[in-house]
Amino acid sequence: MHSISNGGDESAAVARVVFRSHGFVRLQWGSRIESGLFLKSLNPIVGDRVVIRDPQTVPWVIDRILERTSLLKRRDPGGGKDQELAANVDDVWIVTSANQDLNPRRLERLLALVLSSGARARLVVTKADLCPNWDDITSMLGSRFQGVPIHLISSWSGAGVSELEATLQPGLTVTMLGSSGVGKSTLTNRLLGDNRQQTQDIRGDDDKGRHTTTSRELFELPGGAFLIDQPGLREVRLTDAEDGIEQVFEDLAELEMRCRFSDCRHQGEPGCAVASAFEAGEFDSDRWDSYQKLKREAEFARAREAKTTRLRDKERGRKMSKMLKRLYKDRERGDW
Ligand SMILES: Nc1nc2c(ncn2[C@@H]2O[C@H](COP(=O)(O)OP(=O)(O)OP(=O)(O)O)[C@@H](O)[C@H]2O)c(=O)[nH]1
Ligand SMILES: [Mg+2]
Ligand SMILES: [Zn+2]
Repeated sequence: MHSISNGGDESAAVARVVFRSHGFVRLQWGSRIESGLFLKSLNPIVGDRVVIRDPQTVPWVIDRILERTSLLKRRDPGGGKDQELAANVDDVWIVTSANQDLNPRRLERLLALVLSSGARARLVVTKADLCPNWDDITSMLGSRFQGVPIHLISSWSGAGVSELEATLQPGLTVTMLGSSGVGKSTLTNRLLGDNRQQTQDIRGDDDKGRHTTTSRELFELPGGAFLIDQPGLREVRLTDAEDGIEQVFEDLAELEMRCRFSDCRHQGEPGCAVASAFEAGEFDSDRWDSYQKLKREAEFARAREAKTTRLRDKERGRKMSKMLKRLYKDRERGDW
């Protein structure tokens, strides 16, 4: 892999983060994969390109992280923070299965996440072998997700896999996002030509996956592309995704702008372009509802963020004035 000049230090090299756990990472540099160490403040994530100090000394030590070309993240379901899913991803495969889990609103949510990250998106519908109404699914998705490439595949029979593989090229980085049990790891293994990832039957009673994959990991595929397998996403809450939402619903955003009043709420106001489109029957109201819901959620998240920042500033101010008070008191007492 390429060396870069790093203040005259010829031994410095750019490696890729293939795995991250709390205190350490696994890094790939050329054909070598080694453990790596980093300062906590750096926070490298899977997919990052990092400068390592000296490839001759193991464990490798990360000096700095190169600027990311894209960053996938969601709001952490456990807390208010963001959870990073991968960096420097070119294409994201939004994976859903044909037998369950095919929920267009959920896919729109994922698509907004992807498009706001700087990556491109493809829809990958798995388990085509279980699916008798193949054409219905593709035409439904095709009309709802115009402009997004759709692949119907089976990792078991191999149907559709070579078309998907044809979108890969050396150096391209792909990751997969979707619910547990949709077959992300099975597809990873198929593309690797090797059973590296553990897979597990979904539960018979409710068709749900078992969260078999528990960490993100980057693999180099035989053709030279990189694939990051991800744990299944149970909940996808968006963060900083206004951009993505506007892209997913570009036509509806434009429609709204044609209303007579710029603050039209589309509830019977005169000159409402949304109402006219609805009456003309050229309107998917489920998709409209999905758009409104995601927009409200994004506004709410932004308001909450602003509030947290205000609270944090207030708290900081309080601590500072306490500190100053103590300082003055000490000075009065002649302690310094
Ligand atoms: N019929 C059929 N089953 C499949 C196909 N691909 C995967 N499966 C099965 O679906 C189940 C779940 O597959 P996994 O690959 O473990 O799913 P996953 O998306 O990685 O799940 P998590 O790691 O929990 O997020 C396994 O029993 C697979 O064998 C397919 O193309 N057809
Ligand atoms: Mg898996
Ligand atoms: Zn209106």
